[in-house]
Amino acid sequence: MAVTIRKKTFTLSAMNKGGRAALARSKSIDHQIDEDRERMQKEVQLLILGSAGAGKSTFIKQLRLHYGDRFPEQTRSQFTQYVLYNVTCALHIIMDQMELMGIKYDNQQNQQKAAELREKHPRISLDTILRRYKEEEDRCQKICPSMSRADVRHRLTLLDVYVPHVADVTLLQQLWTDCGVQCCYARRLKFPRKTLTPTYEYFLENVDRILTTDYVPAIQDILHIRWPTLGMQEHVFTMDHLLFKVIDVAGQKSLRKKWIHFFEGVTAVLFFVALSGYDEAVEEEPSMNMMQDSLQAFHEVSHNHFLEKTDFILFLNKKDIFVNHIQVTGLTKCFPHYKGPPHSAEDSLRFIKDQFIQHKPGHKQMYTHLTCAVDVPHMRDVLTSVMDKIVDINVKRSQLH
Ligand SMILES: Nc1nc2c(ncn2[C@@H]2O[C@H](COP(=O)(O)OP(=O)(O)O)[C@@H](O)[C@H]2O)c(=O)[nH]1
Ligand SMILES: [Mg+2]
Repeated sequence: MAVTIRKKTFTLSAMNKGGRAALARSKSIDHQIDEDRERMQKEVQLLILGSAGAGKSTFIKQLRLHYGDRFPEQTRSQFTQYVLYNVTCALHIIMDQMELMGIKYDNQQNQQKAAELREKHPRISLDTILRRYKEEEDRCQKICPSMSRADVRHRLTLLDVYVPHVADVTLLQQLWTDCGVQCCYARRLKFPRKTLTPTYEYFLENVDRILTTDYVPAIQDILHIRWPTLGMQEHVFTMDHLLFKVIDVAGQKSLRKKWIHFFEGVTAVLFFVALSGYDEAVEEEPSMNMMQDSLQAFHEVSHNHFLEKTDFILFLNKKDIFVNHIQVTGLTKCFPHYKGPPHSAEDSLRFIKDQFIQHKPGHKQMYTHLTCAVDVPHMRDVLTSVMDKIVDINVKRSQLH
């Protein structure tokens, strides 16, 4: 030990000024590397990708429920407007079907109320929301056309500003309690398939509890809200002294080109697929099958060179809806070359999983989970296993640096 110190002292004193500066620089770089490694060990960055409606934001709500603030009651009222927006959308569907089925309002005044709801709170299509988002984006671009990647990230966070304008509870209540509306809802199995999505059905099933003046959203209501993420949202959680930064992005086809802004420094990508999409069309592009579209998006990101060394966790989500759909429509609707038993959920799921495995680069590590993101106890188990895996990935990554 003494020898080493003497040697060092000798070396330093013998060094010229330039040499000492170089040594100091090298020490500072070493120090920086140590600091970066330490930060990497303590900080995990997760990027959640997948098509619109696959369950990305719902998964983040589950993270918040299990590792975050757990949605304390005093904060839940901020979700009320989204719940009422979903109820309004569901009522629009019933009102449309009443017209198609020739069902009249029991109370004549409610015909008027329905027109009032339509006028004041028209159904907002995804196209309209995307158009408004684009207008906002163009406006920002004009203000500052030359933005760095960090600025773009920041701006995308701020862009998720558009919130629904909500119909009043009394108007919704009057319409919902009309016998004509009730009669139409009772015949919902006769609606064209997929008109009333499981999300809207959930809200209508719970509407008597929701349409009250002292309503506070329950956890299940929060998990069932359908509201598209437009900008990027970053959520932060801590678990076992680790800081988790989780990035939620928009999944719409036209907004996916922005995903690349978030690829830098990612510990793992969590890729979400809606299993129910095997017999559904993409909202923005009705000629495209949703699962085929997911496979394509998955192929592109898993082959992206920025993510070459990034592990993927694949979530085959909405298994509850899938298990119901597969009894009616076989998997060949999406994969004509599938030769297994047409209505077997187990065989179909295995086949779908294989398709994703075949689409990833051979060397890439991928872990798969079959999930139902609105099921709290089930997601508790899934999250425990996912978090363990992420911690492993993080240790492995920080050892490589
Ligand atoms: N039944 C069911 N609904 C789900 C599941 N996962 C998400 N949802 C619902 O699907 C809709 C879209 O989910 P969201 O997380 O917003 O999708 P994102 O666009 O990927 O962020 C919401 O209404 C969710 O409540 C699931 O596993 N089962
Ligand atoms: Mg979302």
